Amino acid sequence: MIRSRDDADTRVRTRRRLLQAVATGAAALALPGASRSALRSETPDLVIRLVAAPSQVSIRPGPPTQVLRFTGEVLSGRRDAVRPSESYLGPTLELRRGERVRIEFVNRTGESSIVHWHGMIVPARADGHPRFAIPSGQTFIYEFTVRNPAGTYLYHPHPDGRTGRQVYLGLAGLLIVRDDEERAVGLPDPSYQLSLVIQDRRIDEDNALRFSPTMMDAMSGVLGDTVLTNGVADAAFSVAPRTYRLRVANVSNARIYKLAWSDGGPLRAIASDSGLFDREQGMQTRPYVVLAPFQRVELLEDFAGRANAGRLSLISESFADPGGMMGMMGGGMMGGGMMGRRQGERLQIARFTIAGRSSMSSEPLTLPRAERSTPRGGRELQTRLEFRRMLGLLNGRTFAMDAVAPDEVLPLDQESRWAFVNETGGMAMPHPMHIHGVRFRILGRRGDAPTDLRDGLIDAGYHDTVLVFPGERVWVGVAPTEPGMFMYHCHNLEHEDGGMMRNCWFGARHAG
Ligand SMILES: [Cu+2]
Repeated sequence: MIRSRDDADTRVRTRRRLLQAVATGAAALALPGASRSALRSETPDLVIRLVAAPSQVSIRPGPPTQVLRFTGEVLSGRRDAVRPSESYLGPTLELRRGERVRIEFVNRTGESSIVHWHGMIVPARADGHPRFAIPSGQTFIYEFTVRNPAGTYLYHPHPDGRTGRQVYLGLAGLLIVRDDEERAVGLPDPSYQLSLVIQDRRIDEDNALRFSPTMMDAMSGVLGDTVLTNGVADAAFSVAPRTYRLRVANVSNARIYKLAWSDGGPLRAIASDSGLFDREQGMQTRPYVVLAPFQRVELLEDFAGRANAGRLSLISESFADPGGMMGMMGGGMMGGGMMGRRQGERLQIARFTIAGRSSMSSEPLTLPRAERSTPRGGRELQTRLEFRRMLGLLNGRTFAMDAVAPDEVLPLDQESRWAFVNETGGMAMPHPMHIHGVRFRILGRRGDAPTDLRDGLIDAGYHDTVLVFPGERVWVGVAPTEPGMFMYHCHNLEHEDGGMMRNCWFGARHAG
């Protein structure tokens, strides 16, 4: 296993040198340090430079915190495509459906990295697979046309074995797609839209973020004791008494949130990971919403109804740790000192102060028509999820840079049924399973979603990440449109870095 991995790395390095030689000779690519390019179109609508580098920010009062941070600028095209962030988070990239985009990723982190556009359907060479990771000092050029519908997506690093660390230290950002269809829905206009990026961290007394997972962290994933929303502790927002569109993204390494309003009111969801629900599905109202790492939900919240109280909080309610054994260790062995580091702890996410005059709430909502479904007739796949000690396994196999097994190949333009089975072997843990390069439907679940979480699951709409509880089997419908090598993995970042990640291949698989 180790041997073949070394061989694979050598092959990638050789290919990289070859491509570097080609790139050096190409006049069109006059970029210092440019290494590799994804498919290059001649005239992109938008050219963005995204730089990842060490930086210092203020997370809470006291000394500044050392982070890794994305910064961005528009080199040509719409100036409003990059909205700087005030925290360590990367700028929010705001793209339009149909736009041809070039993104120059400049790695100045001091270590190998590559960026993945989470949830986006892009060509394989623009997907940020770890085989494209570049050393610090180099630039990787992505080119793609925005195919996704309007929605809330993400970007983050994806180097093999170091994703958890790089995200933890600050490398992540929102990627928002807008389109004409959402404009017809009757949603609150952009000044009444808020994004909430939720993360948890351990912040030392000197305000330092240190990523040093213990053995237990490596199993359960790294959990923090402090919630940072949009990069700050104890986040507070001032809102008007009217309807808002809230985009909520869980960008935590391993923490699952049970989102609820402090006044017990329901949450009204209009979108999941990958775009608005359709007219038949309608708005999804839940007493609480379960959000696993890197899942998103969009809510339509009427603060007018809460104006009397004047304040409201978004919280994460307590729940029993679905990784039963981890819960026992966290609660039993570690005792009270570990409060806030146990999956299922009650946490404060954001405070809202409602002020100002009540104004007209938004017009009635007209959700889009259902998308044309892809014909079925693809393959039937099944993947067993296991995590044993420090090693993640998918059908008994761990990650290898170039490997694709026969049960990891899906045809293009037909819907395959793919079952994720969290029923056997290993330790009982929930696994948020993510597939690159596609939007999938959740076709069904069988088994044991915990009773204190199952009413908060939203299976309507399109997704790119689905939470599979211990004892559960979840079927998704996947219809890839981009050919080539992509990946699927657990999005608990410590599980991913622990090898719970594999390549998948869309389209005809060539030998070798
Ligand atoms: Cu996992």
